[in-house]
Amino acid sequence: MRRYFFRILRLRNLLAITFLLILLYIIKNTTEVRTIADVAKPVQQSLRRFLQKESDKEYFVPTSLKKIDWHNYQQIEYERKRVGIGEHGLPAHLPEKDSVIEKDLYAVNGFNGALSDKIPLNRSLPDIRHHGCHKRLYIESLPTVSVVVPFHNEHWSTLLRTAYSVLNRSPTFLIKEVFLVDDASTKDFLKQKLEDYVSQHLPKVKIIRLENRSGLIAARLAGAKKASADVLVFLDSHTEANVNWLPPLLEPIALNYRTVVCPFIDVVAYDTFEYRAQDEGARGAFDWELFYKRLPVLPRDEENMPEPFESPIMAGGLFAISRVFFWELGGYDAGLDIWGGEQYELSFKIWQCGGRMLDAPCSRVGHIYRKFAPFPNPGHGDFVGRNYRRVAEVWMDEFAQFLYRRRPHYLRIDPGDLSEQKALRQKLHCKPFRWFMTQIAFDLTAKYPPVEPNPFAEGQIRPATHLQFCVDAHHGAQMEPLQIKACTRASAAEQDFQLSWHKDVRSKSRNMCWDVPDSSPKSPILLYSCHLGGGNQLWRYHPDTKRLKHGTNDNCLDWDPPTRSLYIKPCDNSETQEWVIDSVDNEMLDRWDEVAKRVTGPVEPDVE
Ligand SMILES: [Mn+2]
Repeated sequence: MRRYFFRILRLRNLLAITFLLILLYIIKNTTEVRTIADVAKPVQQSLRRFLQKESDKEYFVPTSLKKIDWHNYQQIEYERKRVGIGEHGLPAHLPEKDSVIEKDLYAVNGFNGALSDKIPLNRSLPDIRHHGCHKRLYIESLPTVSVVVPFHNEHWSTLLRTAYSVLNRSPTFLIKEVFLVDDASTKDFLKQKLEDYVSQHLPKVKIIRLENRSGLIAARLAGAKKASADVLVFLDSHTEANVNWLPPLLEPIALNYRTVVCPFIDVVAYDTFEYRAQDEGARGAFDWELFYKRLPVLPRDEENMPEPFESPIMAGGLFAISRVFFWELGGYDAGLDIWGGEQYELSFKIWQCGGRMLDAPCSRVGHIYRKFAPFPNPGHGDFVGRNYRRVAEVWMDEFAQFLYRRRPHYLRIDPGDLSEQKALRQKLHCKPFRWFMTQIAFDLTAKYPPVEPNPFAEGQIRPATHLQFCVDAHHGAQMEPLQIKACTRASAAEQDFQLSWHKDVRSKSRNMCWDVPDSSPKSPILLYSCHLGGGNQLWRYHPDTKRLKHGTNDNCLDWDPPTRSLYIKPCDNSETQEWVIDSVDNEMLDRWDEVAKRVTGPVEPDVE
């Protein structure tokens, strides 16, 4: 009896296996499946997912490293043929009759909302990517994406254009969901009307509502918590994703889940909605008041364009990060209020705690930089200062003092409880801030020194043969020439200068520098805003010969006593090229070559 039962069981197994084989055979022959691997891949993938969850490593791992062309040529062709207002990102204007509503919506948004309403939500954009991007391939196995778009009182058409651009210019199967996170907006059309529109036209878009105004950081966190895809892509609520923007963001994350990738941010003009580049790339940084700054792309990265390159600090609003890595890093510090400092917190964490950050030149997203901020400040007191204090205390170690030296009142702000953040730093064995400054942001201090070096020389500048005369900027405007005048301390004159550590000669009272646009003999010295770029504003003083040398050519400051005109001339032995500066710092001059030197690599060995 029992034996009989087992026999049936065995027979049933045999039947089942045979049935399965026949089924696979049918699938292989009737569908478009080319190899048995195509059937096996999804099975493999889900099996791997299952195993990864078991070992608590649920980050995305690509199943194939084969590179393919991800361009959607059908969409590109469709966009190429479009005509109309604002199409191809060309500048647009409203007719005179709309000027009243234009003014109204300008005031409400800080950009031309009325014009935006006239431009199609799915308008075409110009492909302004580096030429190398057109033929770039990316691996065929890419992670899925949850897009998170926080908004507060965003204008209707700019908000929806953000969603449309994402959905139209991304491979459909990679976008799992788009969260619009409403930070307690008060505009009527953002309530039921938005709800209805989205459920009718944009099934992948979901709206998350925050009950009280909570700020950008809390809104991003709320979206991230609901997200279920492999990768989180954070976008601003008035952006437009450009052609093939997604694969360049995702590939580096697929290959290493601790990589965070930022797109190039293009400019959508607040007045005409023209789409244009802001530049062809830079690396993110900060000064010691924590203003966001940018450093030039390194020579080696310039050579490798359009290969993604490392950037110390993200701009903040637009980036892609593995969902698993985001939460490994604790998301954003939930103690950060409203906005401010969050891009530093996350950037420091990423670098110091085992990750890296890249800018992807082939991924471009347009952003409307408002003309002015139209919303009242929701915070109470100096919430930005409090945020900065939190970030500095937890992540910046001994470098925090350089911030406090410039903003002493931060030391009197209570940063709140930091124990959770400090515990996270310990748990993840994050590297010291000094490591970040010397290995990643190694060129930051050369441009933004923690302590400003003294000027090389300062005071009045006189011809050595006529000490009663002084160089005078006479409060002149941009492009006006410098003159030689009788020395005076009267305020009508402007004779106090600095040969600053930037190696330019500037007025002591304003940001105006000695500039020589034309280096031919007898060219005048003009006033121009200091650009810190050397070149035509580069000056060096030689106390031994009393010469003020300009630029890298062998030109010297010179003058003509009868006419008192001031100019540059090739350096020679004439006495008219001798100058006396009130106060010269010889120690600084001895260090000339070390000061403001361009740094293009790590500055000292890793101290760890
Ligand atoms: Mn914005």
